[in-house]
Amino acid sequence: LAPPSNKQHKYRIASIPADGIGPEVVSAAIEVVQKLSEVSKTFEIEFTHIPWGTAYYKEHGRYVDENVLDVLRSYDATLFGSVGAPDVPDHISLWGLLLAIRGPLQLYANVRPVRTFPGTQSPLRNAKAGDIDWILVRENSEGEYSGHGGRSHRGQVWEVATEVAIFTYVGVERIMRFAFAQAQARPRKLLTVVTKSNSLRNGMVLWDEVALKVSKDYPDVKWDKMLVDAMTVRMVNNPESLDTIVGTNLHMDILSDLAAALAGSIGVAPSSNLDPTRKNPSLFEPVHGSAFDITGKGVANPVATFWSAALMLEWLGEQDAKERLMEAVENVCQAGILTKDLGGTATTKDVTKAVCDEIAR
Ligand code: GGG
Repeated sequence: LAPPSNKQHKYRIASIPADGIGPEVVSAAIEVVQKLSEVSKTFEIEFTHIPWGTAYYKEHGRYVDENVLDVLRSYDATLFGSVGAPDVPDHISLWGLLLAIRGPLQLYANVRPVRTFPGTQSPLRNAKAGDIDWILVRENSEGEYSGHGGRSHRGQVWEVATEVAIFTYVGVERIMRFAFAQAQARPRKLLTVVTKSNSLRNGMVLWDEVALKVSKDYPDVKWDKMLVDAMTVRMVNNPESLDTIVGTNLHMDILSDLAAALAGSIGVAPSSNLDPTRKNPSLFEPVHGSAFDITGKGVANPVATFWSAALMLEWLGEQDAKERLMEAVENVCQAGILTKDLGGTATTKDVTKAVCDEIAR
C-alpha cells in the first residue's frame, strides 16, 4: 500500500461537514491542516465545502447530489464530519449519505485505530500505558450493511422484516488480506479475526475458511479467532493481548465504539474509509456521530477529526505532516488541554488553537 508519488504535493479535498457537531470539528481540522501546510511548506491543500447533509436533504429531497460519485472522484480525498439529525430517521440519513458513498466507491477497508493518548486515561482500572493500541479493520462494503431485505404485511401482527447479510468470497478475501497486511506491518504482528461462526453457519463460516486460507500467505503473522461476544470480554479483561482486529461491517461498527470508549473517549477515535486499489479517492471521518446533545455548544472534541485528517495526509503520501500533527495532538493532551469527554474543560477552539500553536513551534 505504498503512498502515491505526488511531485507537486498539491491536494484538492472535498469537505463534507454534514450534521450535528460535524461542521465544528471539520472546520477545526481544516484550520490545523492549513497551519501544517503554512508552516511546513512541503504541500499545498485546498478544501472545497460540499453542503450535503440533512439541511441539503430538507431542501432537495436527497442527501447528496445525483452525481455524488463523479463529484467525489474529482478530488484527491474526502474529509467527512458526521451524519444524523433528531428529526430524520437514522436509516434515511445514514443510507442517504455515508452508505451512498462507501459501498459505491468501494471504500471496502474501514481502518479504525484506537489508543490512549498521553495525559488521558482509559476507564479500565488495570490498563497500563500502551495496553490499548489497536487497529480495528472493519469490512465496509457488504455483510450486514448490504441493504438487502424487505418488509411485508406492514402493520399486521404477522408482519415480516428481513435483513440479509451478504458475504462474497471476493469481499471477504480482500478485507482479510488487507487485515493480515496491516498486522504484518505492525511490530507485534498479531491479528484477531472476529466472527460469530457458532450460530451464523454460512457467512461467518466463510470468514473462518478465508482467514485460514489467507493466513498461509502471512506465516509471520500470529493470528487467532474470537466469537464477537467473547471478544467484548477480552477487550475489557485482556486489552494487552490484542493488536490488529478484523471483522464484519456490523461487528466492527459496534466493537470500534467499545474500543474507543476503552481507550478514553469516542471523541478521539478516527477512521479511514479506504479503497486500497486507489481507483477511488478515500474518505476520512471521526468515528463519532452527530452528538446532538452538544451541537453548537463549542465543546466537541476535535481530536478524532484531527487524527482522521492525519490519516488522510498519510494516505496522500505526507508522512512527515502526519507525524507532526499527531505529535502536536499528543503534546496538547499531555499538557492537559482536554475537552469535557476526556475530563477537561477546554473548548473546541482552545484545543484547536493549542494544536496550531504546537505545530508552529
Ligand atoms: N462520522 C461518522 C458518522 O457520522 N457516523 C454516524 C453513524 O451512524 N455511522 C454508522 C457507520 O459508521 O456505519
